[in-house]
Amino acid sequence: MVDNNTDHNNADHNTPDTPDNHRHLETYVHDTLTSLKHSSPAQTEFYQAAEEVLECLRPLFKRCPHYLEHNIIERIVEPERQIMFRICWADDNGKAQVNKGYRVQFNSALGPYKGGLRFHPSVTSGTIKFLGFEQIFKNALTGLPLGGGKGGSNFDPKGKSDAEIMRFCQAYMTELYRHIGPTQDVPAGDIGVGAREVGYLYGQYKRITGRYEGILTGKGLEWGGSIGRKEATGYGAVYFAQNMLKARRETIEGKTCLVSGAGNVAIYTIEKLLELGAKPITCSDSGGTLHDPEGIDLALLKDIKEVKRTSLEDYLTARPDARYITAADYPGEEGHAVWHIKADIAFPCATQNELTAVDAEALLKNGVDCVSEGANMPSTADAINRFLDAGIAYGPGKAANAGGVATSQLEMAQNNSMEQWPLEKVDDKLKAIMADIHEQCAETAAEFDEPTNLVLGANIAGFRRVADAMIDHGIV
Ligand code: NDP
Ligand code: 2IT
Repeated sequence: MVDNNTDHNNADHNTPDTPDNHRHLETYVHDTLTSLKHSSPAQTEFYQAAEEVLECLRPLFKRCPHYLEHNIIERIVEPERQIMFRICWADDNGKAQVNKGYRVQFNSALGPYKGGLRFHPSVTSGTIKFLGFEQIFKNALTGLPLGGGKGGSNFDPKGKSDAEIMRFCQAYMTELYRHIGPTQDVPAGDIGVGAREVGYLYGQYKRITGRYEGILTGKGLEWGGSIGRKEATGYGAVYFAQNMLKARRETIEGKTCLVSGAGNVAIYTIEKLLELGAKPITCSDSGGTLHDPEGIDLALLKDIKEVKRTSLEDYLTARPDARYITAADYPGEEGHAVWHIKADIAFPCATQNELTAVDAEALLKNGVDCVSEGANMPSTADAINRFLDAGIAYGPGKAANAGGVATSQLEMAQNNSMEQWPLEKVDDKLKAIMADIHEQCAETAAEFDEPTNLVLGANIAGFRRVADAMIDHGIV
């Protein structure tokens, strides 16, 4: 339930809807973005994330101008702390390699900083800032005591030996350990950081500090991990889609689904879809899109991506009737092949801006009327506008993929009480959290007279919770 009765939303604060106030709000959002671009140059992904949130908050500010009086916007777009460091490690030839390391501790109003680590060559400080900014509102939507943070490196895990991955992770933690703690900052996985990397990071933290404590989530099940965390983001994205469909009195059974990505989130999205009787027919990696009209063979996919760690193209050896569509098969075409295949539901689960306006139009034309984002900011602003204009069920990443971080908090709770919960308990909680996030988004969207706009609902509901806590804490 959304609580509209707090002091913070007191109707006394309401501003009359005069042309002057309207103009003030227009320039306010515009000026804030301009000043952000000036003070934090060359962070385009961060501006994109900030612009979406600020645009959605306009109607809230109109009703509750006290958020502006408290300068919450200027405070929330500025990370509380940003740590940038050098990571030196030795490759298998004994040669010194250098990478950049980051941890952005964005906002701690609701709890310890929480958010994953991304190891990918495309990572810059702007990438980590956009991810950390999104994480603030996502974590708020879970209703759990979680602040927002993110970290990572421009390290490329591809083609590295296990020993190189280990040495890199050890070097990364040798700086990070001094900034994290079970009630301070608790990182987890993201692109390029899975169970193997979390293991090496944890081992180095323990070696340096001598402490066995919950400073990371996504840990192995024998050493503090939560059952169900590995599956949680993908399962949660499917539960979110189920909630959107339920609002239209539909079920997911029998629906044909497009999934992008072939990593942690994509694999467990596909697993849950198969379990529920839906038919996932695609997945993708950085080399291309796999299309198996008979439905993805999950065991084969897991063997290729979780065990052998090779290209999706290897799928064709066992399933010659499937297709692997690469850029070469798609000459001169705009957009991404995965979104140009006929289906009912789409689950973008790879990376940011992987779904453009051209892709959105293809999806709509082919009959897709439900999109649930497993990835962070996978749709461009133009693509989102196409979905909203078409009035389809569109679940933005900060709502639809919150199941991962929510289950990370369940892992923290288990670590603090030295318990390990069974799968049913974790999964029941995950389902309840996803249903609650959907309800918050839908009710908030309705409260602001845009009942189908879950982007507006997610941003306002998440922001309100953080901003109210910030006001309670005073100017700090
Ligand atoms: P993984 O590293 O496990 O998998 C990422 C997948 O996406 C891989 O198949 C990868 O292909 C593909 N990919 C990554 N970058 C690109 C790119 N630039 N172009 C094309 N394909 C790309 O990561 P996750 O599954 O954990 O994360 C996927 C998304 O979900 C990210 O947006 C992440 O932020 C988000 N997310 C993750 C959560 C989690 O718990 N792990 C929680 C919430 C959101 P290849 O292997 O060829 O590089
Ligand atoms: O984007 C995300 O929410 C994650 N990568 C998971 C974060 C977490 O702390 O589990």
